Amino acid sequence: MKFGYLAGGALAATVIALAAVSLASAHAKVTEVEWDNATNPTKVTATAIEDISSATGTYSLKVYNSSNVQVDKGDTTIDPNDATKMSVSVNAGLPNGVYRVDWATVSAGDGDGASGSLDLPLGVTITPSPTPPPHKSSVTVTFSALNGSGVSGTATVSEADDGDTGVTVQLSGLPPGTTHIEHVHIGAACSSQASELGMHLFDLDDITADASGNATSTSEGDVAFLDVANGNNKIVVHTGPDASTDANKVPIACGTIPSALTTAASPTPRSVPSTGGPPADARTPWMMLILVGAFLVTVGGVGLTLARLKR
Ligand SMILES: [Cu+2]
Repeated sequence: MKFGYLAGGALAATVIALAAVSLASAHAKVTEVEWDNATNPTKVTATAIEDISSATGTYSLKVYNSSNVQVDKGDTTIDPNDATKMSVSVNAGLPNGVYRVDWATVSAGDGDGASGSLDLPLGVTITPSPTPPPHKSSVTVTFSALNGSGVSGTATVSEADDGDTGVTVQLSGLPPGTTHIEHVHIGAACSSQASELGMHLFDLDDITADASGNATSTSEGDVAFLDVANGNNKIVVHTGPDASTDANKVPIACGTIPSALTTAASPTPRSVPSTGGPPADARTPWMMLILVGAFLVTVGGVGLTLARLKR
């Protein structure tokens, strides 16, 4: 009986692993498309993660321009020396732009069909829009008084709908009725010396105190929120209503803008295989299934232990 648990776990793991093999090898997925020539191409070649069936009418490569006009010659052929590759001729003199390659294959291994689309730039660079990391939509800045000003307060730095930055500053302890320039400066560290405050990332609207010395300002910065709330900038309020004199530039309040990122770890670069083979994402299911197998073996082991304990 006690071996039954272990054997059961191992069997389940094996069944899962076999299922993984069949799932992962079921499709001749195309992971790469390329021109034969970077400036004056005559064909497009696609590379699949396994051999493509050469059965007539089951494989195709179609190339479209940005106006969705087909620009290939419909003569897709599979490479006789490498069945993971197929090519199609394209019209001569294609202008630069981003083309779309629609592909369809049937696996030579098990006959399963697959299809998809990939962007293929010609003479231009595709800039991927990165997914922003997990982050808070606003952070709070706490001001410290500088140069004996007695000024205190906070600021809310928030992400605008367009990803830019809104800043609301609330201060007290200002000389009544005075107006002050304020900026987001680059660098986390505050200093009582104007010369040590670093460059401006962007300027905030001037802030003016009421008769009680309280003041609020609301500004918008044309800078991405995550480039502002990254732990490496600060808000500085200065003495004067303009920067015309050194005395006006003397800082009276300063606070570091905290990072809005909610993950402590710095982003790690994506691992990319240095040689051929499927890209990292195509391998992920394998890793997951190996982990599931390992988990089931563990469950079997725990079952064995429990069986022993019950005796
Ligand atoms: Cu400043």
